[in-house]
Amino acid sequence: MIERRFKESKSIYEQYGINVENALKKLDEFSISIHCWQGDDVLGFDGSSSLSGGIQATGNYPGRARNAQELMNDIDKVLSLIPGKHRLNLHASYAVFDEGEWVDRDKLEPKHFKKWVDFAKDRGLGIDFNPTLFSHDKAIDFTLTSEDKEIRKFWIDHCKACVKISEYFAKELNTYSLLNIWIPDGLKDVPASRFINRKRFKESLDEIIHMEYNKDKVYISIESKVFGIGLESYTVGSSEFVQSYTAKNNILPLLDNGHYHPTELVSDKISTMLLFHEKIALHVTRPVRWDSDHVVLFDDETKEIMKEIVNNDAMDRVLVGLDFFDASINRISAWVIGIRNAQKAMLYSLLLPHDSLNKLQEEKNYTKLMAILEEIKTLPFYDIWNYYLKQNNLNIDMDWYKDVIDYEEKELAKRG
Ligand code: RNT
Ligand code: ZN
Repeated sequence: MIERRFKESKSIYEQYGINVENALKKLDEFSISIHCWQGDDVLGFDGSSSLSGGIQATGNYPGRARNAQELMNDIDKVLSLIPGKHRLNLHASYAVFDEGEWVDRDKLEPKHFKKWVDFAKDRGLGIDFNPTLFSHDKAIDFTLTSEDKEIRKFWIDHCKACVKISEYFAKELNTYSLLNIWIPDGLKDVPASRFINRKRFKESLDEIIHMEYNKDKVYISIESKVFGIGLESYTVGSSEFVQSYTAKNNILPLLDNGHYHPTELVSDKISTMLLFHEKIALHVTRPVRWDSDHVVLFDDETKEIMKEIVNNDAMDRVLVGLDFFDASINRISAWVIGIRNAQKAMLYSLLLPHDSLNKLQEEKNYTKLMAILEEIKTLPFYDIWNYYLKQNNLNIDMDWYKDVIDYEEKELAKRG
């Protein structure tokens, strides 16, 4: 049935000059960096009991992963329900310590992530990494931009330790490791000086990126942000700061589509950034009125982001990670829906006849351009997606959901 429908649908797409087989091949090479923090509401395992830094996971759906083993089990469940080959995105706060052991974040070492490396090796995943500059008693307000030299040094040392850990991931897993730095530093109300902290941010970053590290294997990115909860008036790591700093220092900008003014779109930024950077990184998320990190949907902006990646011929230059944390619904379901939607949006984009659409634009034939784009919206996408699932030995329709609910009843329900 799936095959017959695929064949028929493929010939419909072909009428628009779309090569479906080619699209599926490319989709299979599209790897997404799966954020570990959806599974435990961004708490981590290094002792923090609440989330700080102006970000929030809301809801108290049962089943939160309480330790590394539970989180790994949950990620395994997720991996079993999504097609394709992906990467894992860890935060430093997910270090796994031996019984009775604990070190502060400035003293983290590769060995504290060995369990994750073993996990990733067995499953053929690469690992991306993030220093955790929040949910910590030295991150009450400012971190890398603090006026307190000791605090600044603590976080610089933390970031340097993380670069070393990223190198370890890259070496062990035989693929690059993206190391993304995001700081929550900012102010609730109108600053006196916007300059002092930004200058310190520049100096702290200089210290970090000028350390000795393997630039072919570890890609450092900086993530900008326009505001956070309690940081409404000023963030140190603004978009202009990150754009300028990363361009000048030949590192990657990371664009999170929840981190801009509401009418600004990341889809419109990608082509520009690609003109000035060999590679860029994304956090694909869904802001609802604020940087709320809702589960990614198969919506217009997600499709438009993927469309830009394909239209710019940049599938190997844009490193796509996800960043959402919804604690109000089953967390495995949140992951599966968000990941699949990013993939569906990519498939949708791969199923556009980019060359002929570009040509219509150049010929100023905007009438036909709109006509085709609108026709394509109702082509039998379902059949192509299902065929891809089948190629990956997955069932179609709501089958994945039954599996998630079964896991909820058998596993998640046991968690307090
Ligand atoms: C916060 C940033 C950042 C975090 C994660 C947990 O607004 O988006 O990427 O969400 O590092
Ligand atoms: Zn983010």
